Amino acid sequence: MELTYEYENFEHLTIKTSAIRPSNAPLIQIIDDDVSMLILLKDVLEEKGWMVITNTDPEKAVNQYFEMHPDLLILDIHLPMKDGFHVLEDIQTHNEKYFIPKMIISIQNDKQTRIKAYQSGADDFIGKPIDIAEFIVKIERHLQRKKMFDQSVLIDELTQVYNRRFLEETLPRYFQEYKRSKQVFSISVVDIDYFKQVNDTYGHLLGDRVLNEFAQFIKRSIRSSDLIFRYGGEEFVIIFPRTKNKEAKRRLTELIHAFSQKVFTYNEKSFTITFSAGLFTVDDEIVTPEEAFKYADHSLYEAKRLGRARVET
Ligand code: GH3
Ligand code: MG
Ligand code: MG
Ligand code: MG
Repeated sequence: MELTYEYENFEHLTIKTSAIRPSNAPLIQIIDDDVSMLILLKDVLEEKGWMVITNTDPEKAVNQYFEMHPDLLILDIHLPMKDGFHVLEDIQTHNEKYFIPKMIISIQNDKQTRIKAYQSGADDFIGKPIDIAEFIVKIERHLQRKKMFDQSVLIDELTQVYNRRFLEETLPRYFQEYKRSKQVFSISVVDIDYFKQVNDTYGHLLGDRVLNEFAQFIKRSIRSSDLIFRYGGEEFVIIFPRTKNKEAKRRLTELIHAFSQKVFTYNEKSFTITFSAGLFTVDDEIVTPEEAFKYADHSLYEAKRLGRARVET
């Protein structure tokens, strides 16, 4: 018997990294062949507001692990076909890019077994019968550490928006999704106008503050399903999922206008700043992420050439 939690809204899963799973609830995967145990733990964890997926079949579990990128993996040792140690070893051979904490739960709670669990890649071990209070605190700690890890590798420190590494991880997924379901989306490369002058006039520290405010402004102004990444320097990328060219252009135009109204003050001097945007929409032919980026970047160049504070497509 296989118990698998079905997401109500499958759309959410087009991007499979926890940092941008739209429901902010952490996702926990539990593998155990004891169905009553699964039901009990799932109840307890869902009560805490966490999302839970469960598996009894270790092969399917490993596939689902790589598909869903849970925030925490909890697994039993005694499983049919393949034991928990082998599941951990299988996962390790995949050379994971992200840290996902792993906890063994087992009735076999001797020192040798625990050592073997840690050697196989487990971060934690809890003996059965499980003490729920201890189980919950341990999970909370693991989830905190996981969150910190995700933020440190995926978020740009200065601007607190996603970084280039995460863009490179994320963008291809939209192309895969497009190939599969023809889900139109738009990509924009945006760049602050005459930013060098800001640094030269007001200093690098203020430049940093402007960058931060710019990124936060965009983040606040776009929809929750849109994503902003700092690509480098004063250049950012915005992904507008399920957004046609005309609509994305309209929204960028509004963003450009709204940002140009924002007044920055430094040493009693006030100034305004603008940015330009290049837009490309994936809605017709199949292009690669690199090509799409290149087209958007070329349009950005056009926007600069045609006078800045505008969007070109
Ligand atoms: P354009 O309108 O053509 O984009 O002109 P620009 O001055 O914005 O472009 P340019 O590429 O000449 O200059 C970008 C500047 O951004 C130069 C660089 O020093 C500055 N910059 C890049 N990263 C940072 C940063 O993290 N902090 C600060 N303060 N400045 C940065
Ligand atoms: Mg078992
Ligand atoms: Mg610039
Ligand atoms: Mg630039």
